Amino acid sequence: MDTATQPKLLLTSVMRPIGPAYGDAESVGYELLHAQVTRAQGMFSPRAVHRQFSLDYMAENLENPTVVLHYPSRRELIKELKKGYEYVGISFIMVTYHRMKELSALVREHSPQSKIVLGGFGTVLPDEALTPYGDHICRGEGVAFMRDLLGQPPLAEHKHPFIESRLQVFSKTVSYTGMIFAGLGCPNGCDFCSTSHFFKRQHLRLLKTGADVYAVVERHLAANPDAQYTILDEEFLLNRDRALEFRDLVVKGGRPLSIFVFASFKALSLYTPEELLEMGVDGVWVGYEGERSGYEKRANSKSPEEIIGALKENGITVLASMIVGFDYQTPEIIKAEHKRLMALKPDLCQFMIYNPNPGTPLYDKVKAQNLFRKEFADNPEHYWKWASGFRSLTEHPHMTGPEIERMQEYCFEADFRELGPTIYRVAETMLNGYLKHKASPNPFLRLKAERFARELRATYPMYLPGELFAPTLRTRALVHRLKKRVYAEFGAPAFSNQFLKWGAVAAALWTSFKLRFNLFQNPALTRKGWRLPPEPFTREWLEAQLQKHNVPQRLSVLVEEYDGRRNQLKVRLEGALDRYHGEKLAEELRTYLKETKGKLVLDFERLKITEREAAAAFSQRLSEYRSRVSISLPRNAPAHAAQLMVMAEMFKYYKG
Ligand code: B12
Ligand code: SF4
Repeated sequence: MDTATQPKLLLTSVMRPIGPAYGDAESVGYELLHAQVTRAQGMFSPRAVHRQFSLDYMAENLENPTVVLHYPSRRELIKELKKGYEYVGISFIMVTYHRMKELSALVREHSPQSKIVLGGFGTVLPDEALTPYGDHICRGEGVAFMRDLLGQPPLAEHKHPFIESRLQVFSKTVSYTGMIFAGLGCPNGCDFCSTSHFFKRQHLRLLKTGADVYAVVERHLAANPDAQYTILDEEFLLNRDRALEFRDLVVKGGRPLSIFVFASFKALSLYTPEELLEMGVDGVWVGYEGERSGYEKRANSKSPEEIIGALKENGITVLASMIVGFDYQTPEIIKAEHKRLMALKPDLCQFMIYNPNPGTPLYDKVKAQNLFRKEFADNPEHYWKWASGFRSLTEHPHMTGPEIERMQEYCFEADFRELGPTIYRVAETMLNGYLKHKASPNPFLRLKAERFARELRATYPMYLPGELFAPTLRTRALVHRLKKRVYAEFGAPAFSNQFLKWGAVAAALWTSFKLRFNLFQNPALTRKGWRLPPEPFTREWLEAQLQKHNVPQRLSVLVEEYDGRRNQLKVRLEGALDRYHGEKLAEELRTYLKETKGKLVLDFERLKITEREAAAAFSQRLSEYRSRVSISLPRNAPAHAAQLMVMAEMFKYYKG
């Protein structure tokens, strides 16, 4: 397909800066951990900026030239818009609806010819709220929608993008996480859950088989053997056949993995911890919600105590999320539930207020019973903006709004005070896993224990900041005891570690300083193009270069097309090529090959005559890259064009 004639699409997230410091609701931002889960942990909070994954996912699965922007500034967005796009797709969620409006206005102003496509979870909002800002609205899976809109045939199978995110502790990168998009939606249908109801309680399998999931892992392993993984699929483990097929491939591959998954107690009940570890799963996010929440995902399963206890004993880190504000809860009940949750020592905890999103049964109930607090009932936009799970939006039988919000704060803070920083909790769980499996009769689990050991050895420098700055005397002592256990198992630190540990203290203080003064908290723009000529090697660019060199009429150089799928540029030469222009052109193409990984097809079929030196210039200048160059010569070169024969001779070592 000639991508040059296809419409150009710009896909973008909302603009930066975003977050509470810029007038958004709590937890709106770029991070899952620091903005939400480990929000109370200050300098100890691990940091990872997450992109708007949907954009890369869609771009990978389209056929037209597409550019993706993650978190552009206003100026960066305007600059991009001026490049000319037929379509601009905006991904947003409900709490960034007001941000989408700003962005849409800029598109209308700076690129009035562009059609705007709105997508993402923000489209749970009613038509009246969306149609003024978009020409098309996608309420669901975006690849099929965009392909249909752009006149591309449906895909039987999706391609998977290669996306890594980077995790930092004390401002230092400690690991890279490969993102695996295995499925959308969830069949469990908890009453508050947007994810489940957005996809109508269906589970859309993006990676159909265990082998498909493993193929993505293999791509990451090839690029980064130490990568960790997150599987984005709300109930990856519920489909036991796919999960076990994946497990078998991991074991066969012989490399123990480190994977984080989302799972319910119901799904976790289907596996032994050993099966999970073989699969590579050493981290799970489980919805603890509330003891009397009555959700089906908690029914017919082993008890949370049994499951969480067994996971942690085997080295599997647990992130438990609890809900604050169920009708049955009072401050005393929340405290009691929180206490029992703390007793299970989850490695991470998230506490969110029970809030309704349009499209969920909870929303329908709140609407039908007129339960929105007055300020939100009167002004829906106000409600959309503040529905990030940190404001109480509905009337509660026992608690006022501020009371619920205080209880949420209590839960986050008490978690940090009682159990200490997450990074040490995770290290302790890994140590448990190592001790349990280091002498396992199962050789693959012994390999997994070795992986835990490698990761634990890398934790040596991080203990001193915890011993000095953890929130309470008790948690500092916990860090100290953990350090002793780790040293006892793996040996005392080498002398060089002294520098590293004080370095970690300095880094911890620097992290704290940056947080206090809100410095460097916004990510830079990430821009990526699909099926575009690698910049600056656009058709316009090459044409301008040729004009600059004053290429005579008798030679026309046509950049025929750039094939994004093959990453291949095709250049056709017609007429007569003299030495001067041959050298210039060869130099430009050499730069193209040097600065990109692209392939080059040189079509000399219509070249009537060429100077010997011109041919030599091509041959010499491009020889370094000859594995990426292919040429086609005139089939029946006329006898007078002996030079072309020379060219053929010179290029005989090239592909083509
Ligand atoms: C990863 C993630 C994040 C990441 C990255 C942001 C992102 N959305 O990519 C981070 C950590 C930053 C994040 C933060 C927040 N998130 Co979040 N996040 C998720 C999560 C877990 C996965 C999303 C994902 O990447 N899926 C994989 C991709 C491929 O699928 P997808 O996003 O659904 O995209 C598909 C379709 O939706 C559609 N589509 C999406 N965008 C577009 C755009 C166009 C133009 C088109 C045509 C189609 C389209 O096509 C895509 C391909 O099929 C979802 C829950 C879930 N499992 O879906 C919550 C979720 C999206 N987050 C949510 C919320 C509320 C937040 C926060 C406010 C924090 C919080 N309090 O929970 C912040 C706000 C941050 C922000 N800047 O907007 C809610 C949104 C609810 C709603 N109705 O608005 C969700 C659904 C969780 C939930 N159940 O409540 N989040
Ligand atoms: S199990 Fe999780 S993802 Fe599934 S419906 Fe319930 S809250 Fe949503």
